[in-house]
Amino acid sequence: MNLIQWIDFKILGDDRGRLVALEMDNAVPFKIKRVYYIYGTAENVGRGYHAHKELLQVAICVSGRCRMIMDDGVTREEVWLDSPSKGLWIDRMVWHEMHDFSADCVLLVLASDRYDEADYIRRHEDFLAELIR
Ligand code: T46
Repeated sequence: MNLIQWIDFKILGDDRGRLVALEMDNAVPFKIKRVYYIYGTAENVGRGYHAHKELLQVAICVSGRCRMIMDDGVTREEVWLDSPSKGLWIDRMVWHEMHDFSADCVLLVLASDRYDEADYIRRHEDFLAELIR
C-alpha cells in the first residue's frame, strides 16, 4: 500500500491570483461533514499521534508547511505538506503525526464525519493490536 496519496486540485487562476474550489464527490471523494483547521502551532510541537477507525480525511496545507508521518503498522513514510493545491489523503486505520510546523502553517482538514473521540486510537500499541484483530 502506498501511504502517501495526493489529490491534485484544479487551480482556477487568473491575473488577480489563484483560487481552489473543493466540491464534495468531485475534488474530494466523500461527503464532507466537517472542516477544521490547525494554526498557531508552537515550535517543536508534534500533533496527531493517532489513527481513526472509520474517519476519512484530506489534509491541505493552505499556508506554510508541516511534515506528516504516516504509518500503517508495517511501513512508516513521511512527506512535507507545503502546497495549497494538493490534498493528502488520510485513510482510516493509518497512524499519523504532524511535525515541524512553520509559524505561518494553516493545515485545513476535510473530514467524512463529525467529531467523535470514540473513533480515535491514541496509543500506538492499541493501533497495532487493532490491525491484527
Ligand atoms: C487528525 C489530525 C490531522 C474537537 O472538539 N473537534 C474536532 O473536530 C477536532 C478535530 C478536535 N476537537 C478537540 C479534541 C481535542 O480536545 O480539539 C482538541 C484538539 O484535538 P487533537 O488533540 O485531536 O488535535 P490534533 O492536531 O492532534 O489532531 C487533529 C484531529 O483531531 C485529528 O482527527 O486526524 O488533526
